[in-house]
This record gives sequence, C-alpha cells and structure tokens, in this order.
Amino acid sequence: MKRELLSSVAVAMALLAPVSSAQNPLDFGSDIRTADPSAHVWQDGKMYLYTSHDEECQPDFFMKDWHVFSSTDLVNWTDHGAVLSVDDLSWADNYAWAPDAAYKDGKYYFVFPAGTGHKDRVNPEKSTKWMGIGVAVSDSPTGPFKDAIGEPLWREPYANDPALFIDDDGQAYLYFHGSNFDYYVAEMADDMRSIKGDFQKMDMGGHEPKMEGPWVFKRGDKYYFTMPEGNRVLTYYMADSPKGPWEYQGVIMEQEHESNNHHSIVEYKGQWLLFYHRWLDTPESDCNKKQRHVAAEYLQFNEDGTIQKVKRTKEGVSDFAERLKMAP
Ligand code: FUB
Repeated sequence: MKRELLSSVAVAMALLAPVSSAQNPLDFGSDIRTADPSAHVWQDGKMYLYTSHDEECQPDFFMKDWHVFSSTDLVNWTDHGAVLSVDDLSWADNYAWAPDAAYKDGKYYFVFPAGTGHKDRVNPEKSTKWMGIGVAVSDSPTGPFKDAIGEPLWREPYANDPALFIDDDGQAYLYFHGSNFDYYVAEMADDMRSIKGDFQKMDMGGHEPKMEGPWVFKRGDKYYFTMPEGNRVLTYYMADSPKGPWEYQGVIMEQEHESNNHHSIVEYKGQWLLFYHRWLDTPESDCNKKQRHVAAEYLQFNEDGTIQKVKRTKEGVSDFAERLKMAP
C-alpha cells in the first residue's frame, strides 16, 4: 500500500513538473555565435530573427556577415544562413554590426551598419575606423539581400545600430546612434533608399542617454523607444509620436558583467517577447573568454502601459507552445 502511494506521488510530481527545459541561449542548431537580435513577425506568421554574427573568439567586433533564423514555436529554429556579407558591399569590408529589417510594399528591407578602417584603442587619434548605414532589399524575408544603393545612406557623420519602425500610416522611421553617441531619427523616403530632409537628434525629455541599439515599437496608441543605455542597461521611454518628445520610464533589464547588451521587442501570437544577447562561457571552445549568444524572455506590461522589469532566465520562452495552448 505504502509503495503504491509513493509511486502515485511520483507520477503526480512528474505530471506537475514544468514541461519547459533550459532554452537560453536559443538553440540555432549549431555553435554559431550570434548577437544583436532584431525580431520580426512577417505575413507568413513566422518569427524571424536577424542577427549579427560574431567570429569565434572575436577580438574586437570584427564581423563579416548577418544571419536570419525563423521559428513558429521559439524553440525549434531554422538557420537560413547569411543574408548579406560585407564581401557583397563595395563601400565596407568590416563591422557587420547590429541590423534591422522591415517589410514595405511587397519588399523586405534590411538596414545594417558596416564600415572599414581600424580603431586604435591605445592612441585614439590614430584610429581610421569609419561606419555608416546601408540598405539592402529582397523579395524574401530570408534573402539573399542586395545592396539597394551601392553606398551608405550618408558618409558623415558616423552612424551605427540602425532600427526601422513603420507606423500605421506606412511612414518608415530610421533610428540610430550617431555623433556624440546621441540618438537620432530620420524619415525614410517612400522608396526606402534615402531619407527625407535631414535627421534630427531626438528630444529625450531632459535625459541624455548615450548609445547603443535603439528599438522602437508601438502598443496601442503609445510609442516606446528602448535601448541598451550606455550600451549596458536596457531602458525605455514613451511618447505619443514616433519622433518624441520621449519621457523616461525606467529599466527593462539590468546589465550583466561589464559587457554590452542589444535587444528587440515584439508581440508574437499574443505574447510580448524580449530578445537580447548574453555573454556566456563557452567551455566547448578553445576560447577562454565569454562569447555572445541570443536569448529570449517574456515581457509583461502593467495596466498603464509601463513595462515590468525582466530577469534573465535559463528557461527563457521554452514553454511558448504550452502557453499558447493554455491561452483563453
Ligand atoms: O555587435 C556589434 C555591436 O555591439 C553592436 O552594433 C552594438 O549594439 C553592440 O551589441
């Protein structure tokens, strides 16, 4: 009798145990090193992640191409390979950094920072490094993408970490960080190959956040401007217009180690999600330093539209499919 009782308890415990297992970092089916995830849900109902691609044990963010991955359950991902490489560009040979993508009038647009030269960290005055923003286009979300202009949108001043947001009226906005590491916005022309007028430094409501990776989204009638402030702490601002003025709201995710973060936020199948990257030990590699991997967490909003702080977890969004089954 006692044995039967114990085995029923064991069965009950197994049934009650969470079905999720560790899923962070996301499993892309290989040991590819990914960073700077830009998440989008396109017309085919799949989640697409456009990422930059760290070389193994990369010494100083020398990066050569960008990848895209897709999924419908956020656990099983398909690596569609490199969508673009600096080898495809006539104006850059390095710094394939944080990209973004957008869909407009039947075409997929891929915006990316790239550059050339070398940063001299000891004698900065000897640095020759330069970076600009390019636009590539494709008929497919998985590319291949082709450089749409054959040169960057502009050469001076320095610009990095582009993010595209298309508002309900079809107007596309390009956000980036540029001179003095401030945040800027420009309206894209309808053909997505140039900007209308000049770009403008954004009014951050008295705050002066510095670099990097802006990410803008809309929820209801509110616009959210989110960023890894000081390239470490994910913070956010809200506004009634895509060009601000923005009002500081707080921290979404604290910094981890003395390392950068870069993120995107998107709603998928009724769940809001935060994609970001972590610097993790890679014992399977000969590299004796942390390397970057893309991870994901759920994001929750309060009644008033503010965002609840997010903690890094091992489970991440591994129970995404179960959550959908349980959704009302
Ligand atoms: O991945 C290269 C650079 O590191 C990105 O452009 C920044 O946002 C930071 O993540």
